[in-house]
Amino acid sequence: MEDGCVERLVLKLHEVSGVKFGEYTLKSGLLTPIYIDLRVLVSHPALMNQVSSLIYQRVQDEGLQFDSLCGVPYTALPLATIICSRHELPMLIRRKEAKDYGTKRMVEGSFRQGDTCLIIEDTVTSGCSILETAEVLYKEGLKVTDAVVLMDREQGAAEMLASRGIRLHSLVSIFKLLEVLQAADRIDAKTAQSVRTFILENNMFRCSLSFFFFYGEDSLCKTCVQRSAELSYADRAKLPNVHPMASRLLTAMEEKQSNLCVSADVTSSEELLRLADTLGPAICVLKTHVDILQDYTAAFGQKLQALAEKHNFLVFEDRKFADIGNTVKHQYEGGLYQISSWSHMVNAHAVPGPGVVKGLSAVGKPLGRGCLLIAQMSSQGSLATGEYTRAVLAMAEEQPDFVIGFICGSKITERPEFIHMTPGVQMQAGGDGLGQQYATPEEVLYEKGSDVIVVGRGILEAPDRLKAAESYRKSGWEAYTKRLGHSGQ
Ligand code: 5BU
Repeated sequence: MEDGCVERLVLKLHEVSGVKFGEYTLKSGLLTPIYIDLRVLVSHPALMNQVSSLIYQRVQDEGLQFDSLCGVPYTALPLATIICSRHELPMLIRRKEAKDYGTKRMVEGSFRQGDTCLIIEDTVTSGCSILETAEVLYKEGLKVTDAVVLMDREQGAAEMLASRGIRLHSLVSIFKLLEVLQAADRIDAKTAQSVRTFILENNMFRCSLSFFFFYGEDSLCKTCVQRSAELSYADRAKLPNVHPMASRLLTAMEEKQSNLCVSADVTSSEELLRLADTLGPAICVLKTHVDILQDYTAAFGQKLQALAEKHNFLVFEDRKFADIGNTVKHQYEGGLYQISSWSHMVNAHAVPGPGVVKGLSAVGKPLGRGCLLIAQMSSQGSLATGEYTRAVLAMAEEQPDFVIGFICGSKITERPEFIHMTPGVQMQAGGDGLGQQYATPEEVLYEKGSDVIVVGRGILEAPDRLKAAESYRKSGWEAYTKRLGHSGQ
């Protein structure tokens, strides 16, 4: 787009009060020196046409390839409509709420699985609204590679979206806007500078929850606000939509400064209980494979529960349920092990479909238990990748009253109420010759954004297990605090 165009557009947006300067107090009581609200566009048809033409021009200049176009509701919806109507392009409409009757579709319009949809937005701050729309489109089997936005506040949206595989193309940056308005004497140098400082100091890609709430009220939707902030374990424990079992875990993690789950893969009950008592103070979760015990008795569960109380950790039976709902119900509640009576958490494969969670939930929910879905595996050649992982996430989102998180290699959702647990961790990356693959605590917690490291042989085979557990706890906690530091907390 040539400069003259940008200038005319910026001046016009300012004239119609789409951009305002001053001290705007948001509901939270915080102040912003600039207010951008392009909802007014609908009252100015010539401007609507101008903006739509410029967006389309950009789409063509970039040579973007797509099958359909979707405007982020609501402001960008009429913009997308004008573009699609004028150039006879197929459009999709993303619903904000699913209809409670009929098809329950979240996306209206015709499309095929694997089609690429281009997102159009009027203004971005953090990029959450674009991401939220993209997530709805992903769930329907669509791809999103690019988004075009009229105004970018330059507060981290491009970085955030790039980290999720979406390229952001903006027509006007906030710095250009300030330059044009200052050159035209619409604002003075002091105002322009104060906005510049504000923008530079508040990059939302690395900011705290308070800032998201600050902006949430005028430029982000509420779910997005909760999704994208990098919160501490303690903050996440207090979220209104967090499952009580997840809250209990997050609270214990914060109190004990531990994101270490020990995988107690030993074959004697006595040894396992001894391990639980010795390592108890260093861990937030103790993971079991009850079916490898040679001497299981009904007393085992009670003893383990008592140790969990004593040391404030949770018990996680790594049973990997993977059958139809009716069968897993029996496997979870009955049989020799009566897992539901002593294990705070269990995990399940999503292969059977949502029935596996429903079956487990029928037993676990009344007991207040939680379930982790296996979204990815640490083993080489695992088939749980890509579309499968995405489908697991969608399954979890449908049953949040029982699913508390995931077994995964890295963070798979920005929703802070879900817990990410990662097995395949040792101090040195590598493998075990049988397909297991190891990453370090730093890689898993800092680079991959997971919440809990699961360590088995890294601790069990060490000459001093307590010392080894303590060093995993320490490096896990350091990686987590480093991550929080980088997100501005
Ligand atoms: P290790 O000794 O740290 O390799 O033990 C890892 C544990 O985690 C072991 O009990 C596995 O059964 C478990 N595990 C895993 O390694 N990878 C996975 O993807 C899942 C579980 Br799910």
